[in-house]
Amino acid sequence: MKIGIVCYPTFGGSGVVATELGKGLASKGHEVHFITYNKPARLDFFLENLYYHEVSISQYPLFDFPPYESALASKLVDVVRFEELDILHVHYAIPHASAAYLAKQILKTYGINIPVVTTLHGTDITLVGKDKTFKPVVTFSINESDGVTTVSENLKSQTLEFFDITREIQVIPNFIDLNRFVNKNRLHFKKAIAPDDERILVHTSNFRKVKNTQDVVRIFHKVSQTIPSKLLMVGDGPERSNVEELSRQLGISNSVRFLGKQDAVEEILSVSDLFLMPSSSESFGLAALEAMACRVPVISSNIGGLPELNVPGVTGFLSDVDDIEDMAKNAIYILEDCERLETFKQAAYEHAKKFEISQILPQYEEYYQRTIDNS
Ligand code: GMT
Repeated sequence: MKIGIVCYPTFGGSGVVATELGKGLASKGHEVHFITYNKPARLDFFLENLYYHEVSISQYPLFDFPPYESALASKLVDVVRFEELDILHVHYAIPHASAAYLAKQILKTYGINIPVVTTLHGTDITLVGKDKTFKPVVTFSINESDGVTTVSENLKSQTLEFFDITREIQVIPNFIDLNRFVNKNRLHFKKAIAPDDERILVHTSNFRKVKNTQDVVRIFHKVSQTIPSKLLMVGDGPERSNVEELSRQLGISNSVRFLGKQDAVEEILSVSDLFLMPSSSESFGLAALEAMACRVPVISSNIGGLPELNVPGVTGFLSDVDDIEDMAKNAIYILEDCERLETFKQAAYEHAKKFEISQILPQYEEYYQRTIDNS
């Protein structure tokens, strides 16, 4: 198939899933065209059947807000026509699904019917989409897509609950490449972080409010009173300085390392013993799956799609959002006993295997084929 993929080219979950999906499809022989405003962050290798088309926007003094959606729609028309694409797959509803709808209508004037699949990832529905500024456009463009997928059953339910949806929604979960996310032997790094063999707790995110990064530090504060431990905070974003400030106030700044954005997250996960994800909203929790693939159990909230990923008592534990006491108690339970920790680590890895890219990719291929056949 010739597939066009539209996504945010950033390190965010939806961009990562879209890019890894495109790379996987190209490796299987499909021709994949990424159409976005920057080269996707994870588009880090060359394949002859993998293409990148940049959407550029002309700057005019009149434009207080450069009209990216129109520029994207025009680019989609161009790429679909001249590369003769079979299908467009857009990730994140806003503004990709509505730009695809516009492109689809324009393409009809050229006698081309391009099927559009929209994948909803989370905040496009749970936060941004519900905003009344966007809701009519989000509802319309979901209903006008030829196919719609969500990354968890929970996100599907939320979409059906909050929007007037007339389309069937297919759930296709996030996935992981176990060749990349594999526990790597990085003993020298572990020794540098935890010279006295302390336990290493880790959190990775974009430090947005929904990630509850202050709770991460509060949980760690409690754990470290019982278990000698260190905390690695990976990523960057709006909450970072508040979290740094909090760790100073709690007197634990010597035990907390802020590593900023990292490319080789799998190396950091490989030296870690426990992953913390106390989010107040999480449609799937790709970062937790990445941790599990590297044999790191997960202490998370029970929100959104997390119960579909994190199995309590097996791969980690679930607690109510903001229940720092319970999360700390569960973390200590896992970390205090070496044998128990090993059992959780192994179980986390075994569970991650169910989300291996080779299991999930065929679901997208079948879905594309069905959408093409029905449109
Ligand atoms: O979590 C983020 O802030 C990034 C966000 C995104 O939209 O890129 O991630 C969402 O999509 C990921 C991939 O499908 C999911 O694994 C994340 O759970 C989801 N984030 C939220 O729902 C907050």
